[in-house]
Amino acid sequence: MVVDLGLARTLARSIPSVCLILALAPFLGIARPAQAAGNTYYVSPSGNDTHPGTLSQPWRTIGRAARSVAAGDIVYVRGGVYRESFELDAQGVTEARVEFLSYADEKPLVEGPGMDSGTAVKLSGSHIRFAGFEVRNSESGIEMTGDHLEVADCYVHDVTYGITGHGGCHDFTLTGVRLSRFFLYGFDASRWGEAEPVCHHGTFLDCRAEQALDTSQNVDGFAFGDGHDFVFHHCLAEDVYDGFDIKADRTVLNRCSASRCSNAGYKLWADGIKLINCLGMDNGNTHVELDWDGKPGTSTLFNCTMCGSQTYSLWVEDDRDRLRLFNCILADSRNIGLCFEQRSVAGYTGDHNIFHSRNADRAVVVGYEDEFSLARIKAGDWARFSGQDVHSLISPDPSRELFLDLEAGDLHLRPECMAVDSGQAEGAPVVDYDCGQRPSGEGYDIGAYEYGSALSPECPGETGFAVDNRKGGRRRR
Ligand SMILES: [Ca+2]
Ligand SMILES: [Ca+2]
Repeated sequence: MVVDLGLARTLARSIPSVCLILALAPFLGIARPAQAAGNTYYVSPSGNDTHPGTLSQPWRTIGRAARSVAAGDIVYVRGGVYRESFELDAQGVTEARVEFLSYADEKPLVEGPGMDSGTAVKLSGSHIRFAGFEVRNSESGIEMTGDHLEVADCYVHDVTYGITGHGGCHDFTLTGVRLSRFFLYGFDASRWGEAEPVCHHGTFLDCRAEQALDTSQNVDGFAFGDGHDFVFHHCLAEDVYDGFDIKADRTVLNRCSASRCSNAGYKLWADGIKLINCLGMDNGNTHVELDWDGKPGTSTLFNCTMCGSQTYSLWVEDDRDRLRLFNCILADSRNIGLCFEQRSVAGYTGDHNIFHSRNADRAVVVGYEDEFSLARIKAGDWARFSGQDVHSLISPDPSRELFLDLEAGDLHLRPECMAVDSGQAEGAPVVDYDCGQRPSGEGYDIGAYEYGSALSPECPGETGFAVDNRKGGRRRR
């Protein structure tokens, strides 16, 4: 078994050990704690709430089941439409969760009260699993205010907010969740007021947020107004304003993709944010923005590939922020590659990167006064100016020199290209975007993909749920 030890170490620093073990349990072959024997109930559109809730005499509403369950109980919900809003406030415990599951391969649909009125599903209890549902047509599709909640294999769409976290919700997991056609945010964990506690310790596996109903509005795929300690594996944001808008400290994004976001793929405001093996493709203003918020923070990018933006590949607005950039490809920006808004690079450390910009004179720009062309970077001027990027490279023509098929959006590396085996080993991740093993060949590659790597047999983020993020964002011209 191959486990992503680098990632596991990162997780170990950011998640309590019990939560870490549970989050990684499916990949480590560790069984979850055995579910204590409870009652099993059934709900069906053809049922009746005066029934006993058995398979042959099911209840009619999920709300009826919600009022009846206790720790260890399982509720199976048959396929069909449920025009109701309900709250799951049951108090499960670690060894006896309360589960609301779709029955067999049937598809229950929760039809909410309308996009501007109320919440369809409230998860306010503890140790609850909610899996296999479609939810639509409400202001908030699913609202989480409890703890140790798991939402899995759900499709939430045509809502104002897809899923929201409030009231200090913590230790939650979203697995295989697809959020689509939302008016404000796909996922949002932001406080409504100063008195509200922040959400923390959440894990996202194989989730995607796509199709803002109006991408010209500030509609984010995944938005965190505050909070801390969140982990994303293999998640995707597409066709929104900001893909991942993160004001939560110690957030890790591994093997994620942001594409066709009209503003920023990854908007980073907080401290201790890491992007590992992440892709940015065809985003509007910039792929990555270290935002101006007056609070110094450190952001780290390792083995990321950022390609095809309108203005910047990577934009550092506040010179009090620290950027660490290693083994990354910044390519195909229409204007500037790496841009420091202020006239200082004191907060920058980086090496083993590959630089490119369509405007070859503006591969790196500092305060719009010191501009480093590809030729000047190659001549060592940028390394002398910054004291960094001594081993970094330039690629005048990434579509021919680096990527298998840039036009088709395939950013895998060409055989024997300059990125192959040119990355640094120290701090590098042990798998790539595809979950291929690193290193392969003579050394670690630069960018999100490792050339010629064998697929790691087991990988965090491969859950087998319905959401398929394997292709990442595709390019559309
Ligand atoms: Ca935003
Ligand atoms: Ca290699």
